[in-house]
Amino acid sequence: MKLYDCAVAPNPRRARMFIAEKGLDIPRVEIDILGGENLKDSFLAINPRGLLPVLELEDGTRFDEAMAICRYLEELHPEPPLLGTTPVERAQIECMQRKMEFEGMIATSEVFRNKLDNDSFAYRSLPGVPSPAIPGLVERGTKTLERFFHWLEKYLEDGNPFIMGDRFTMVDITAVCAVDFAKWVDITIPKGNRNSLRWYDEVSARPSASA
Ligand SMILES: N[C@@H](CCC(=O)N[C@@H](CS)C(=O)NCC(=O)O)C(=O)O
Repeated sequence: MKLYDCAVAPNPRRARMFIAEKGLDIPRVEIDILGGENLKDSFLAINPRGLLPVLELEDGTRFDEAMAICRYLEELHPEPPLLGTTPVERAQIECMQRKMEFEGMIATSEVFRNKLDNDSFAYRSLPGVPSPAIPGLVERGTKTLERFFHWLEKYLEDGNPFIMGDRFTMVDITAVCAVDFAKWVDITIPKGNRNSLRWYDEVSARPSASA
């Protein structure tokens, strides 16, 4: 098994954090997204959509979505559980994971890809497809991120250490990766959101956060 990875990119980081929390050691192949290596034929042969992460099994089977990679690994290595242990928990985690992904990760990606001063991603509005910036997406993404931070604070206001309660889950992984990604576009947890700031410090201190 090997993970096609990119050390600086937020979606590969989700997979890497998950792998670290499971205590697994999966060889990595580093692909330089900022330098455009993911759009060259050699990587398009691995993933024609040019996106990372990709997990490749010994028989050549590949998974090119972070969540699919995590689900597969959770099936193989259920401990510690990061995606829930009962049908109810699994559904609750799925609900919240999607919110963190759509309102945090994807919103930030819209801002990052479409900022006109983003030289490293000029003409890369859409992943893997040469396309000019769409400035309206910066506005939409920024507003969605306001909503993401508002709800993150609400989910944590009961004082629990993690978003789903007292257990660290995939929801925390996606959320912390989104918060760190948003820093790339100079958007941070609002200063008054004390619960989110406390949660952020706690999650960021885990060894997996620097995997
Ligand atoms: N839905 C995919 C998204 C993957 C994705 O957008 N990856 C970004 C890195 S964070 C990428 O490979 N971008 C390459 C590009 O835009 O050229 C997942 O969750 O794994």
